[in-house]
Amino acid sequence: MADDNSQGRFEAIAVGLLFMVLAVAMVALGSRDWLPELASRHGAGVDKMLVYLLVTTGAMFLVGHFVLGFFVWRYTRGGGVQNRMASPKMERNWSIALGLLMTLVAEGGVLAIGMPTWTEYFASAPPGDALTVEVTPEQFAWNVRYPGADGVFGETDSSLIELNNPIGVDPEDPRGKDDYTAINQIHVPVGRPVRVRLRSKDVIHSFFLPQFRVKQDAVPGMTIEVWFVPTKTGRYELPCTELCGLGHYRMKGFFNVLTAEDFETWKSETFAAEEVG
Ligand SMILES: [Cu+2]
Repeated sequence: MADDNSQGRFEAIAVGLLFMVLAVAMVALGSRDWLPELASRHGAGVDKMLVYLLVTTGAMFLVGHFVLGFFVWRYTRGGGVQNRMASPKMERNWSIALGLLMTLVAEGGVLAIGMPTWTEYFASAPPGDALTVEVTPEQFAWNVRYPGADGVFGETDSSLIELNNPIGVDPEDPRGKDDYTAINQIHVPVGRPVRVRLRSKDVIHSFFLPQFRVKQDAVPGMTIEVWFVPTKTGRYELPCTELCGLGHYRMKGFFNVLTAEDFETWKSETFAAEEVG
């Protein structure tokens, strides 16, 4: 009987260790490219916080399981289960101490690493030279609007919405005459702050630019602004990350980051074409 017991214990420990080694190996291999390439200035702060949280919670997970394994091994030795109750005082003190330690590590890290990034991008106004783009998602497309040469958006009215006026731009408003609109395509120059003015035509959608570490819900009735600085040129996908309806899967736009010269060329060609039309 004793042989069966030690055999069982050996197998349990072997399986436990195997799973831990597998978990660590998967994380170590996967961590090489689990984040998409970084293409915005504030993204480095977001990544730093993510890595910090993964490393600290991973360490807590490993330590916790080794301790658990140790107790299982220690108190099942010699066959039958041997219980030894800790004193209530000891149990309380350990709970408080470990709870405090974990809170300090997790919250302290988020505050120290995350708050500066959060403050810069969500609690401060974008720089004066920021390019403003209005994005109004709908089921299932991204309506994009630029304020044109005057820098001011024309009024919109939902009663004016029709097939070729998807967000209801008021044709009577002179400020809207030069507004340029597009569907599923955003163009911006590299290195210049972009202020995205998010609205929603129907349900809640979520504006997600993974390479820029930008994610913001668009909520009907609200205008929510996010700003960031693209640091790499390229064509990036803009998926909707809110399960917003049956066609959600095909709601895909593109965020095109051009060089300053290419952006000026694009602007003069497309804005001009819009005015003629
Ligand atoms: Cu959507």
